[in-house]
Amino acid sequence: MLKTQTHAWQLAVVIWLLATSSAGAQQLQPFGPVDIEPTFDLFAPFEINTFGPRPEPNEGFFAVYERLNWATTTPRKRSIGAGRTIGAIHHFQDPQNIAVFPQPNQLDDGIDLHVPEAAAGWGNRFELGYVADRSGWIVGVINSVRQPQSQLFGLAETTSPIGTVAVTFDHAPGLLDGFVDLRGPESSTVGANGGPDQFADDVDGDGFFGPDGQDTDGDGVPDAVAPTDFDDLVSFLPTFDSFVTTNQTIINGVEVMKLYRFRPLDNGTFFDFGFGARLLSIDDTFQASGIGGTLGDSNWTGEAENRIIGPQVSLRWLNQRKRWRLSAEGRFVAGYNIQNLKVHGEIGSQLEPGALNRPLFFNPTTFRREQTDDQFSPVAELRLETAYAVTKRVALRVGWTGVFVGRVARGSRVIGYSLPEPTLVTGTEPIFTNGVNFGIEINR
Ligand SMILES: [Ca+2]
Ligand SMILES: [Ca+2]
Ligand SMILES: [Ca+2]
Repeated sequence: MLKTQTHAWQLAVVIWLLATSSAGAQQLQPFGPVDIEPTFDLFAPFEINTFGPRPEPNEGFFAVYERLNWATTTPRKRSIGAGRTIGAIHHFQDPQNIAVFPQPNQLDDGIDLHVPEAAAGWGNRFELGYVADRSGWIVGVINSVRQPQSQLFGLAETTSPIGTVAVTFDHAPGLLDGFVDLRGPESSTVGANGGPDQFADDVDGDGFFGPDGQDTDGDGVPDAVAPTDFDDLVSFLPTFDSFVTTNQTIINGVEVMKLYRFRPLDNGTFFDFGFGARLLSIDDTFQASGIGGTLGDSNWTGEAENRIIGPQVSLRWLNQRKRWRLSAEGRFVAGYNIQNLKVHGEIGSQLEPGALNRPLFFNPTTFRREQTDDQFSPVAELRLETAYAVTKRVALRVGWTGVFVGRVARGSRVIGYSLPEPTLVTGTEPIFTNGVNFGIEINR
C-alpha cells in the first residue's frame, strides 16, 4: 500500500509542479494550453456581488484537505456447523466441583461466526487540481482509513481443564479423541474433592482407567498395569480458555480525473462532469488467537487484499448562495478487483500427543495458503457537502461520504474452518463504508 500512496503523491506533485510552473506550463501542459496564473490572494475578503451577473465559480488551482471518520460494514456471519452434533460439552456446575461427564451435545454456534462489530476509523483525503476555462484536472487521495476492533471471549482464569470457549471446526471423526481427567477419588492427594488426579478417568466404569491401568481394590485409583482401555476415549471439542478476535479494514485510494464545468445557471447552480481512473484498495484482516483448552495455543489469520481499478465518471452539482455552498457529487467506477487472499497460522502449539485432556493423536500444526482471485467490483460513491467561504479563496467544508463496493473479499471469510489444517475459501460480499468528513478548501 505504501507503494500506491507514494505513486499517488508523486503523481500529484508532478501535476502540481507542471501546473504551477509559469515557464513550463505552456509547453508541458499535456491537456492543452492553460493560460492561468497562480493565485496568492488567500486572504482576500469574500465579495458579495449584488449587481450584475453572478460571479463564475472559482477557477485556477485548488487544494482540499479533509479528515475522515468512516465506519465499514461488518463481514457477514457464516453458519458453520450450526445444528451439527459434534464432540462434547463439559462443565463444572456442581457446587462440590464434581465433574459432569462429557455428553454429545448440539452445537448451535461457534466463535468463528463472531467478527467484531465495525468501528469508525480516522483517515485523510487530499484533492489537488485546477479549473480554467471550465475544464481542468483533479487528483484525489484517500489515505489509511483504519478500523481495528477486537473482541475477547472466555475467562482468563478458567475452572475447567478442558477449556471454556468452543470454536466450530470441521474434522475427521476421532481426530480430537483423547483421554479425559476431570475427576479422582475423594482420597486423591492430587485433586481436591474428587477433582482431577492425573489418572485418566474410567469413563465406561469397567475398572480400567484408559492408558493408566486397572483398579483392583475398588478405591478409585488404578493400581495394576493393564492394556489401554480405548473405551474410555471421549471426543473433545476444539476449545480454548480465552480467545481474542481482531478485525481491521484499511482503505486507501487514488483517483485522477479530467473535469468539465458546464455554464452556470442563473440561480447560482453549476455542474462539473469528470472522467478518469481510480484505484481503490481495501485490505481486510481477521486474526484469531486462543490460549489454553484442548487446542491451545492456536492462532489463525485471514487476509484479503482487494485492488480495485477501473475507469471512473463523476457528476457534481453545486449551488452557491453568498458565502454558503451546497454540493452533491456521485462517482461510479467500473472496477476490476484483483484479490490476494491468505490464510496462515498455527494450531495446537502446546499439544503433546497422549497428554490427558488433550487430543490423543493431534500434533502442533502450522499452515499457510495463498490464492488470487479476480472479480468485477463496481464502486459507487456519494458525497454531500456544504462549505462556508471564510475569505474569497478559503472555505471550511463539512460533509458526508458513502461508498458502496460490490464483491469484496473479507479476511474473516477466507478462513475454512477444518482440522488439522484450516483451508482457504474464496467468496465475496458487498461492503458499504460511510461517515463524516471535514476540512479546509482553497479556491475549490
Ligand atoms: Ca482421573
Ligand atoms: Ca474404563
Ligand atoms: Ca486401587
